[in-house]
Amino acid sequence: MKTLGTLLILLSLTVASEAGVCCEELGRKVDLLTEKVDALIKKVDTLTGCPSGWIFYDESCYYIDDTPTAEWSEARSCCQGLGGDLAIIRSAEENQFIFDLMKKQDTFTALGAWIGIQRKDDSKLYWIDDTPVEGHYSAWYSGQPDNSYGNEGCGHILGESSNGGKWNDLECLLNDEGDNPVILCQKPI
Ligand SMILES: [Ca+2]
Repeated sequence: MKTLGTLLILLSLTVASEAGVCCEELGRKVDLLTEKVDALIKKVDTLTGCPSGWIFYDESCYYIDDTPTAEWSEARSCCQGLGGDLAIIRSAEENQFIFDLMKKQDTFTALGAWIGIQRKDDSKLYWIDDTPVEGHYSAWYSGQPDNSYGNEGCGHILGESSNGGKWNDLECLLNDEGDNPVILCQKPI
């Protein structure tokens, strides 16, 4: 009996020891899962951080008011009235995201959408956060910006055409009401 008791004790110790190892591994797995769940919750919070109608992409919310708008400054005022501003495009990925978003709108014309580029008194183009366009990511259409007739002070991203997604400088006040750029707004999350 004594031997059996000893064996039982040894067996219990072995099981307990194995259970300990098992629980340690389980604990590590639970910790890992907890980390992943926390990251997912954070991601969901970020995703739902955009107001209704705005689309999340890389720490910003984007909104297109697909109303053809003749004047760049009117488009900008519209965005500012919504708590944002015209979009500043910093990468090919962001440009593609925006172009894909434009394609989903009811109004998708050749002139595309106004973006946050404006020519200043030094005749150079700047983003609306005052960073020069030159020296940063750009997606100008071939031969652009050309400041045609010295009268093209505002930027837009081309829409429904073979050059879609490329940028052009354009007059800040257009005459053709039918095909004017729509409004592309952005705001940080
Ligand atoms: Ca031009």
